[in-house]
Amino acid sequence: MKNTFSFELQKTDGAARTGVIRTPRGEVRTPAFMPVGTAATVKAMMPESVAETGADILLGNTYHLMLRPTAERIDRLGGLHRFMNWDRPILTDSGGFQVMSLSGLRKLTEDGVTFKSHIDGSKHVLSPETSMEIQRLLGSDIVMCFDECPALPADKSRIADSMRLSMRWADRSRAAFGDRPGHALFGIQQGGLEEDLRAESAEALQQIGFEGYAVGGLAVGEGQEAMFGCLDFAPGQLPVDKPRYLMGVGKPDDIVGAVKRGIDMMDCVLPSRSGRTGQVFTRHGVVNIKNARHADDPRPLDDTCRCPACRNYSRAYLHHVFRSQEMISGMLLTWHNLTYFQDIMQGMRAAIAAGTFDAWEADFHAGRAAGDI
Ligand code: PRF
Ligand code: ZN
Repeated sequence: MKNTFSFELQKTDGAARTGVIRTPRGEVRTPAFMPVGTAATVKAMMPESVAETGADILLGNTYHLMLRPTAERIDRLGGLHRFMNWDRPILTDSGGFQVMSLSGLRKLTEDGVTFKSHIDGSKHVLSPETSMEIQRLLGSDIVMCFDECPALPADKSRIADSMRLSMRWADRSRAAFGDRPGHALFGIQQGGLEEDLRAESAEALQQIGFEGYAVGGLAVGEGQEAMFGCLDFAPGQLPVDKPRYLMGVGKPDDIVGAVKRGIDMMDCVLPSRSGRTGQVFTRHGVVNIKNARHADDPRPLDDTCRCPACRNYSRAYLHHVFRSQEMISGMLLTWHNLTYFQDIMQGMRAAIAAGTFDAWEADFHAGRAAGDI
């Protein structure tokens, strides 16, 4: 394959889009859901199995990997793809968002953020320049700009100041990233729920120029209605011919609503994390496998699902291994959840290509309302 990164928009249906991102490590069909492989593993899954669910790309985290095992060590061992045995594309988040949610004491300045590790309390610095260097050492295919994401609700002036800082950091990220054929740098739009701040941010990012654009700063406690309200204008402020990535979203209905509004890529820990806490997403809604009503149930979780948890095991078995805290519980439920999320994406891609997104969406919501799970 050529040593280039590109995006081809193939079809639109209303604001929804389908296309393909091409990278030297393979293609990403959009809309795409990226399973989260924070610490160089999608927890409870072998990489071969993650690929079997239908994932074209994974997300990795600068913050976790710089602390342990360190980016330098991963580089010496041949890069993140080789280290974790995933040869398809990897997108890495830039670290600032994780510093704010996970680290101990931290100090934010114009230069960047100084923080203490949540693992051993050691002191570290992240800035646009160090984040770009770490993501280069990891060998990430899609690198994210270093940004700041304010918690909502916040004063408009605080959101504006934070967004403008993120735009200065986007400029420094672009300069530090340099010229790396085959690798992409994505800008991150901020600006809270404010249309004018989002527009200012989108304009600043396009002046710099990126291979893709993320909508950051959402799914931080504002609720679905407010998030959709923002997605009614935010994606439209970004270039039509570049991928648009909504960071950290979400539940199945959040994902469908985001794609409907023009989003091409998403990531979330929900399917993998819930797989380990017994929360199962199905066509008919959420099942909690812990519930005693499953103890004698010989039926599969979802008789229409192609995953091994549904093909080979009963709800009674899945209930038993969950209650017994057997490791296979997290493995099977994660496999199911990731399969379901990828099947939603495949369904949306096919529907957009066929011009039937609205009917697909109506079916999706009807299935969840049908009950009997
Ligand atoms: N910025 C970055 N990573 C993120 C976010 C953001 O705003 C979010 C917001 N939902 C999740 N992950 N860099
Ligand atoms: Zn299944």
